[in-house]
Amino acid sequence: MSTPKLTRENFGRPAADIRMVHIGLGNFTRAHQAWYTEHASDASDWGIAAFTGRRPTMAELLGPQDGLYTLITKGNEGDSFEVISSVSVVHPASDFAQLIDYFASENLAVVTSTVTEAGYYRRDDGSLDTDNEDVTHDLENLKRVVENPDFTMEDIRGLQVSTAPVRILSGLLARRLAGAGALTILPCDNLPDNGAAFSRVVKDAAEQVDPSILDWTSQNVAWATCMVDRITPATTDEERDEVEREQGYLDVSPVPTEPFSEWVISGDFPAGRPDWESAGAQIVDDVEPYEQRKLWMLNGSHSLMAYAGPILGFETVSEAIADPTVRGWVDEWWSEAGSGLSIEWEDYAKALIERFENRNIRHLLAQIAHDGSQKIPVRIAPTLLRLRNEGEMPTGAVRAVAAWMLHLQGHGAPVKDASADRVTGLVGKSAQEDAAAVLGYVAPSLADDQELLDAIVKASEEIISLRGKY
Ligand code: CS2
Repeated sequence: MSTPKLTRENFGRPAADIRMVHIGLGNFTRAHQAWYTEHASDASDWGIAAFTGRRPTMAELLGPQDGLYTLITKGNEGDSFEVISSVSVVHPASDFAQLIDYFASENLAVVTSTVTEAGYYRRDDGSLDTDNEDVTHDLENLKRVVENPDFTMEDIRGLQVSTAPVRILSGLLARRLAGAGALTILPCDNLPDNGAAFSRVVKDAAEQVDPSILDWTSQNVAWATCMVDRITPATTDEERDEVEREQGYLDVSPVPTEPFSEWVISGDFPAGRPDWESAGAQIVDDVEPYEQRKLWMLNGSHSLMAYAGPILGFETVSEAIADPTVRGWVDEWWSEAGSGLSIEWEDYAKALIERFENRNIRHLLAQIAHDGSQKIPVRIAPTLLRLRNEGEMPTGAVRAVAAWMLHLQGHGAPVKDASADRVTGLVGKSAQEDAAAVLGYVAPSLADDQELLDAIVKASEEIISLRGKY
């Protein structure tokens, strides 16, 4: 008998009716928001329609599996498997008419998104980057439709819009047209105050296209904010084989993840939401302290390791953190970042060490190194600025900036960045000039701080002196 395929005929729960849309389906969402929805007490009332990012791969993989996939939770002690049923359907991003139809439906209550830091198309000041070609193209197309006072749903459905801010705006225009009522937008990217960050770029897009929607959005759109956390690497062939061996069915796209998971949310949900608390999510008034702790401590040390680790010869987080030198760098960074937090961080740091040491998770440093242009300013700069302005020399933060500079200069993992041209253009001159340009990008107000520049150059020399240590 041949191995059965993972479909709803034989596995999982029946697909629930769509009440949520997710934009940017990747492994992280499948291990996080979809997992919380799966474990909510009212899971059978909340189906997710997920849209892929630009590449349609996830729709091609999960379509034949009716949206089902296996979550492999990889603890130090071994793996456990669970079929997740909360994603009712997966659409490629190009299925724009379908996205519009969901927005126009009263059933839609919550829109979540993971579009990466770069997917907000923000300028350094947080505004929508209207010089970006893709943004301009989308804005022009949508404007052309909306300029006709009698535009119809069909006109919006006929568009192809690729950037997340304009996709959301198009959805909201359709929702107003349909009179489908209020909803919540809940971005789930690693950005401080992600709700405000996303609403800003969508509002900027609205200003360009049809400012009259802003009145409607202020009445009908609740922007929620959240801190998301679960370390979720890319899927390997080995994991596909493992599911077949251990579970006895074929899953073309299982998701490996760690046992730990955290979701802290604040915001209003006028059209309702799944009972995520019953799955362990926390609903709070103010996400900021949790967000800062996670972004600075977890993500900040990830970035430090991602740029410095490969230069020393490490490939994964668990290899890097096992090295006493790297561990010392991470500890130093944590005490600097922790000193700026208003909530407990020492126990959090201890728990992080255990998470990083999990050898069963192969989290590639090269993957974390992507898009440093978007990550370093939010993960490292706040601590660098705060301590430097207090007259300290924060060597942990300095080392992270130095490691990123080395990465841009061609050391360690290859540069893969949405702003690659801009940031690789910062380096390539003398050590001092490179440091000044990189610091000018990360923390412009410190760009003339000579003592700091000397410290960055010195830290980069120290890291390079350990090149290929392993
Ligand atoms: C990582 C994050 O790739 C990265 O930048 O720092 O994806 C990290 O693994 C998650 O935020 C953990 O919740």
